[in-house]
Amino acid sequence: MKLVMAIVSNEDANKVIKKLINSNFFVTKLATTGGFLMSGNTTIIVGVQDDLLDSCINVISESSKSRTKLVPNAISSEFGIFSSMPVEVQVGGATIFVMDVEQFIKA
Ligand code: 2BA
Repeated sequence: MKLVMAIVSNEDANKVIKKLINSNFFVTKLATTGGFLMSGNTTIIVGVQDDLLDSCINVISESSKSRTKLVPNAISSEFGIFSSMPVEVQVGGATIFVMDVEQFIKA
């Protein structure tokens, strides 16, 4: 058995979890914070049988694909704050850790 820990953006979290549940995986959702940006993200943990590991990783990566998004941009100068062209930022993507599980007990 493996333990999959996937860190995804809050924006993608519900979609990833829905897809995992529909594929019969057992899921736990943790509210986490990225150490670099200090903004919220979601860590999803899934205990999976070895033969289902690839399928689990596929579901996560398919529903959290990295993409770009246009966000409003504001410039401040001595004349005040005004908006300019929106800027393109990267969102989404998943950071996935896979660990061996020594024991799995439901007591
Ligand atoms: P990502 O590499 O896609 O990482 C997204 C989030 O995944 C991270 O949020 C962190 O919560 C988690 N994560 C990634 N790699 C990890 C690891 N090896 N161990 C534990 N957790 C991990 P943030 O820390 O807020 O980072 C957001 C984004 O900022 C990162 O996106 C990366 O593009 C950049 N970044 C992070 N640390 C950096 C650093 N030391 N120098 C330069 N850029 C950094």
